[in-house]
Amino acid sequence: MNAPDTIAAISTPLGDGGIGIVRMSGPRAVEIAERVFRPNSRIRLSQVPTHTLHYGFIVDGTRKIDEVLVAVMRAPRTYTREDIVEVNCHGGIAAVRAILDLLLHAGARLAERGEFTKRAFLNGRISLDQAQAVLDAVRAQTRLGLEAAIDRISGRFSREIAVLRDEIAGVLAEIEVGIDYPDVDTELGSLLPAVQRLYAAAQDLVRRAARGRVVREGLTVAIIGRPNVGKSTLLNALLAEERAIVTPIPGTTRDTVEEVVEISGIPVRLIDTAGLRTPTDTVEEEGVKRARRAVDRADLLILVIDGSVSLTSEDRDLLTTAWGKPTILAVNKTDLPAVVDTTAINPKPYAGVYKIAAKTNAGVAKLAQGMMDSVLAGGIPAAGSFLLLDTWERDLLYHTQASLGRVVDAVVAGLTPDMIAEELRTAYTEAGKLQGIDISEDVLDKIFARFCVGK
Ligand SMILES: Nc1nc2c(ncn2[C@@H]2O[C@H](COP(=O)(O)OP(=O)(O)OP(=O)(O)O)[C@@H](O)[C@H]2O)c(=O)[nH]1
Ligand SMILES: [Mg+2]
Repeated sequence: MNAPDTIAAISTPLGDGGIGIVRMSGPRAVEIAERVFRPNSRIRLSQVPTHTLHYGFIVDGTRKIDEVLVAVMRAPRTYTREDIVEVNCHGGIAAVRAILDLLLHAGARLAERGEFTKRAFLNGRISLDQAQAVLDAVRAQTRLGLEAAIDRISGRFSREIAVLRDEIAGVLAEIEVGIDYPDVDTELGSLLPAVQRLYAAAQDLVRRAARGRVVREGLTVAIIGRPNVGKSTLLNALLAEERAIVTPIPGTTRDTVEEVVEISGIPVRLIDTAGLRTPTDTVEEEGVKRARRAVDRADLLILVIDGSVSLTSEDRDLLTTAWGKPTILAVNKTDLPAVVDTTAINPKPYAGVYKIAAKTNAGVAKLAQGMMDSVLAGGIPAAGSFLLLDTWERDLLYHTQASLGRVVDAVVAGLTPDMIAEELRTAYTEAGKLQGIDISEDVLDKIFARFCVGK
C-alpha cells in the first residue's frame, strides 16, 4: 500500500455545542498542526511526548482564530494507529469550520465518511465487525441498541465467527485426509454429529441476527380495522399523547398517522390507518390505499374490533383475511357492555387476543407487552441474545447456515467426500467474509460510506 495522506474532519456535531473537535490522522498530522498552532508555552508539537494536551491559539498568519487545546497522539496507540492530532476548540460552526479550512490549506485532505474508522480497520486495530459496531454506537437510538453495539465493539461476534470457521476447517481437514489417503479409513458417517453441531451453531447465529434486526431497526406496527372501532384512540393510548384525531364519526382518519415510541427498549413505529371499508369518496379511497400499503410495510398488525356493538360484515371480512404476518386481535371498548361473543372468534390465526378499553387505557400495557413478546419470542432480549448485523452480514450468515445445512444433507445421503468437502469450503468462505476476509474494495467503501464524516 502506498503511504497514506493525512486526513482531517470535524468530529463533533455541527451546532452550538460547548466544544468542537477537529481531528486529523496521518503521517503529517503533527507537522500540519504545528503550522497553524501557536502554543502558549515554549514547546514544539513535533517534540512533545505522545498523548499530551497543549494550550494555545490557532492562528491564520498573525490573526488569532480560536483559543484551543491540542491533543497529540502518536502512532501506534491511537484510534487509527496513525499519528492523530485533535484540536479542541469552541463549539459553534464558525470556529470549527475556520480551523478545518486552515488545516486543509496547510496540507491535510478532507476525510471521507467513515475514513478514520476505515483506517482503524485497514491498519488492523479493529475488525470489520467492530467497525460496524462503532457505527451502531454512534447511531444507537435506544439503550438496548447502545448496549448491543458496545458488546460488539468488544469483538464477541468476531470471536464466535472465528470459532465456527476453525471448526469447519477441522472437519474439512479430516475429510481431506480421507481424499488424499484413501487407505486411511475415515468413516464419513461419524462426522455427522460434528456437522450437525456446526449447523446448529450457524442457526443460532441466524436467529440472534433476526432478533437484532428488530433491536436495531425497530418494529413497524400497523393498527387496522373498520371505521370507528377505536384505532386512533389506541394509537394515542400507546403513545400516551393525543396524537391522532378521535371523533365518534366513522371515517375520521383519512391519512395514515405515524409515530415512534420506545417499548421494552425497542423503537416501535406505530401506524394508525384509515378505517378499512368500501370508500365513500376519493379522499377516503386514497386513505384506504395507504392503509393497505401500511399493512404491507408492517412487521406486525393489530386488528381492532369494537366489542360493544355487533360485528359488521366489514369486521367479518377482516377477521377472515389471511394477513400473512403476525397479527394481534384487540377487542376494544370493553368498558361498555359486551355485545360481541369473543369465545366465538377463532383465536388460532392470532399471535394473541387482548381485551382493551383504549379510551381508559385498560389492558393497553398488556397489549404492548404482548406485541413485543410475539416478535421477540421471550420478551425483552437479554444482552447477548441478539446480534446487530447489517443486511449483507445477515445474508452471509444465512448463506453459511444454508451451506452447512447442505453439508448435513450430503453426509446423511452418503455423498462422496469430494462433494461434502466442496460444500464445507463454501461455508468456510462465506463465514470468512464476515471476518472481512476476501471482501472487495467496493463492499468496504459501501460499509464505511455509511458513517458520518469525522468518525
Ligand atoms: N367507550 C369507549 N369508547 C371508545 C373507546 N375507544 C374509542 N372509543 C370511541 O370510539 C369513537 C371512535 O374512535 P376513533 O379512535 O376515532 O376510531 P377509529 O377506529 O380511529 O375511527 P376511524 O378513524 O373513523 O377509522 C370515538 O368516539 C372514541 O371516543 C373505548 O375503549 N371505550
Ligand atoms: Mg381513526
